Amino acid sequence: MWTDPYIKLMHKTEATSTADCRSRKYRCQRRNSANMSDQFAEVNKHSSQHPKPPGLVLQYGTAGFRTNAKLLDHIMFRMGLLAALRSKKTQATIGVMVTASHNPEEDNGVKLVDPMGEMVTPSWEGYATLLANAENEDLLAALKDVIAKEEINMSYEAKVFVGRDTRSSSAALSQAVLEGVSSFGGLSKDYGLVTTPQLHYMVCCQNTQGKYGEASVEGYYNKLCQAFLKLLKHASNCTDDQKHLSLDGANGIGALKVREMEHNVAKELQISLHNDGSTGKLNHQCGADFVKVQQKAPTGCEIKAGERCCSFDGDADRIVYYYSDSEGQFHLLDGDKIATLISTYLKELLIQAGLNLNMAVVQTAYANGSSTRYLEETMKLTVRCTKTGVKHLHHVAQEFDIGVYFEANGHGTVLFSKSAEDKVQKLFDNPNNDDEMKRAAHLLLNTIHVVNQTVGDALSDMLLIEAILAIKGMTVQQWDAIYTDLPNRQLKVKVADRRVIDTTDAERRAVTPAGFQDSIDALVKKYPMARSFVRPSGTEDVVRVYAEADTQENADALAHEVSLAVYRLAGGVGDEPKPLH
Ligand code: G16
Repeated sequence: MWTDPYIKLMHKTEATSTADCRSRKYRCQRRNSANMSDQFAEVNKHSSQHPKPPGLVLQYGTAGFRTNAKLLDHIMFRMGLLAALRSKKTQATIGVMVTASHNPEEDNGVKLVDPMGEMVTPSWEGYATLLANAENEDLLAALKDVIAKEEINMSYEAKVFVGRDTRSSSAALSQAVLEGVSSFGGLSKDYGLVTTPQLHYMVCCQNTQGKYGEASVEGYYNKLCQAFLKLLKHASNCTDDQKHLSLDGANGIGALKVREMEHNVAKELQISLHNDGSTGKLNHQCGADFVKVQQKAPTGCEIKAGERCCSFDGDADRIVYYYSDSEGQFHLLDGDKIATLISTYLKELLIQAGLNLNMAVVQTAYANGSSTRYLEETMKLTVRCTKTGVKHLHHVAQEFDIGVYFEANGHGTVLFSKSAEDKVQKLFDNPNNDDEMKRAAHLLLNTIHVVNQTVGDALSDMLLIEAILAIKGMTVQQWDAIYTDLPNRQLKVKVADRRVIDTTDAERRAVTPAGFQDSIDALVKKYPMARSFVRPSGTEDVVRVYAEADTQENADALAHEVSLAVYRLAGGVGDEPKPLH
């Protein structure tokens, strides 16, 4: 339900103005300024209840603001204000998600969602940082600046969707967002506990007048699950083992939402849910980030040899798969393996359907060298590399008829252009197709429907992956064998100020500190098939180090040596990084 204490006040102001004004232009100007002074009075009144700690400086990072939850009340209020302004500017519904995703429970954060369900546009990230860091007495001036620069019509009634994850701090912080929205006379709809991708989906549905689906959690489950069940009609002879999936919910919102959704698909997919939040701590020794970085199974799950397992992250926008073989060896199927599975499946369908659509896979510097080689050399697919952050991958993927984008950490989705969707629909509607084309068209159409195209979505990705494996009659071991990952290692180094490291070439080379890249190059040269890069994280106060090489020992040694270089040349704090072995 829309909630807005100020809606009556706004309507009253408009009616009085209308009666008094002679020309239409004058009427609008007067209405705008009357509105503006009312709205600024409200902002002023409420902002004093959400004071900024003096001197605190925060930056809108890879996916919004992230820090200890205790420091975020003013940020949330101000992001409510900014979302209202963005809504007035775009004359559309905007989303605000309160979450710190993969970060520890004590952190929190906020992600802004633009009208089509994508991450907020970069110029507005700048405004977010500006507002976040304005001292209390400068807030109104900073807001007026944004309004003037963007020529915002303040009489438009802002509409904002708000969602939150399961962190104990999230309820109060989302209240602060709602207060920000209503201070600007905006309407807000509080979806309460939802995954980040669910909120993105609902914003898109709302702004496309239901063309993308119904803007409700039930609508989301119906669309995705119906498409999944239709895809599964093409899977013959699925054994009970193939229908079973072990899922680590990271003790977060994803677990709650799997519980809500699973009955819709129970005939075809039986999920054993672990780390459902009933006892364990959010993201602690579990979840997609832990599994990917540590390259081991999460705690809280008893994994049988050969069993297909997956992990979500804290707000369910990432997923990774894994299994353990009969010798107890752990095998990870990360975002690169997911992108390979999906793009191979789509390429086969396009050939069967006789559709000539250009498809690309979008990756980041973290993509395993073997995956890029396989996609380019064996699959003959276009591969593009962008900076970390799904917002970057999403925009590159939009350049193609079909853009499969995944970060190695399991964050990604598939985008279909309008013309690609139309061609698939036309093919599906054509009564003259032969059986193979009919099958391919039906599969492509329902693949489009099972995918959440607004942002990476663990639930939607899981349904798509499960469907592909079932349709192809493929085991997780066969999927894993498509190519062999180069051994790799990711480490974090704490430095006094991570901004001393600046990068270029999609974050593959460091520009500062001076001479730093030469040191990395010299270290990389010591090992066969090696590659390494460093970049400041945009979600944690650390510098990330990635290394890959011909053996795990070499990848570990290289990652350690590069970490030492970061520590020594970029102002490391605390103890020097220790060797891994
Ligand atoms: C966010 C972003 C991802 C990014 C990750 C790590 O994920 O949405 O695109 O890969 O942060 O970013 P960084 O290395 O800059 O810390 P999430 O799942 O935490 O929202």
